[in-house]
Amino acid sequence: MRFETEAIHAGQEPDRTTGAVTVPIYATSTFAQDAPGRHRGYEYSRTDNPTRHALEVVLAALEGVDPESQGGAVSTASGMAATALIGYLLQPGDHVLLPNDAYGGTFRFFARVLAEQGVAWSSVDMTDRRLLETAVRPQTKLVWIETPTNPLLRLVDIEHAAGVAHGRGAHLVVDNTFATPYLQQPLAAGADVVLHSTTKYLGGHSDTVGGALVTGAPDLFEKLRFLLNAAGPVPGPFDAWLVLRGLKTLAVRMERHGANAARVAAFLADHPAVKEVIYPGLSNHPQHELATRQMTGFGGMVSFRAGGGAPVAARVASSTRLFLLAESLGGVESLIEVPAVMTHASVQGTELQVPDDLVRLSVGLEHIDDLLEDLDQALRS
Ligand code: P1T
Repeated sequence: MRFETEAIHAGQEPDRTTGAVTVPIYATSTFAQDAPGRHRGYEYSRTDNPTRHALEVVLAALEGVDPESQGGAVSTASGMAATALIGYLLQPGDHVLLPNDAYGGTFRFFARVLAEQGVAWSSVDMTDRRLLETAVRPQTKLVWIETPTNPLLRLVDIEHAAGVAHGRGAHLVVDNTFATPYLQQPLAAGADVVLHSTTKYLGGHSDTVGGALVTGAPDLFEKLRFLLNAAGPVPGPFDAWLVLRGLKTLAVRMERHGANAARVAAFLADHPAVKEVIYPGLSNHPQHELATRQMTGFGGMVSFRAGGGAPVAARVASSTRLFLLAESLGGVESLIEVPAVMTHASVQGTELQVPDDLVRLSVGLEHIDDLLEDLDQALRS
């Protein structure tokens, strides 16, 4: 089955007793057993729940996990809960290599939580292959990449990073939140684990917080399933259901997010009040060629610098009417934010700088002319 079909059907057969065509929200904490220890597949909802299970089946299918491989997906209570589960795979003395441009929360977790427990980390500009190759240490257990990165939309060559990680016996984790499996398939390119904040495009409607880890490796999948149950950061059935519903339209939404974002990027590139536009689909993006090769589209995120520093960025972000001033991304509604003082405030003052005049747009599904008019009036304000 193809992507669009799997998104609607994988793990989502009509309900056996009622024929319901959508997976029910199994709002139950526990399941009656036929005899002590003899249950019908489910015991307790932290361990497994049918709504969550359906979500995990479809997530694994969309990330291209071969059903025969015994790999799979685990869904978590948030993207950061997925990151934290990965953290449990590490021991004191291990080293993690991070990109020098990543979601602020990811950096905060490794720098301020795991580092306290003796897991070392360092960061490097992973757009530079040589720097990536030399930054891996004998103790490196994990190479973490985000591509495109949040918020600078830089790309990392997944196949190359997988080669570097595996050459040193490390695992490669790819945060695929910005691209989604519709535009990018990291496991096929050699990644060991794909991470998602399903809060974003996979849910797609800004109405839930969730996360997921997907792997084609049976041993890693078993460990992650064990850790999910042992540590317990599971999504509730309603949240799992919201993501399940969002996934059904992921393909069409990503097409329109990408089409609108391309128009926004072209409009900003021509605008006299804009100094620099960052969008992987623009031919002047430093990794446009890699984007064309590694992704099947360029996504819905656009970043730009208005020039004039932080006050101008703040003014523009406060002046839009349709683009809502808010953190997060990937929903049907367009959002605008200033990473230096919002999503990435926790990493400012460290090596992981984002320019203070950077404005990040999550381009939604409104009519493109309304979006362009809104940006134009805000830039002229
Ligand atoms: O917010 P949560 O669902 O826990 O996901 C964390 C996360 C992980 N990876 C990436 C690439 C992300 O962008 C995020 C969350 N990001 C935002 C909230 C934001 O506005 O950028």
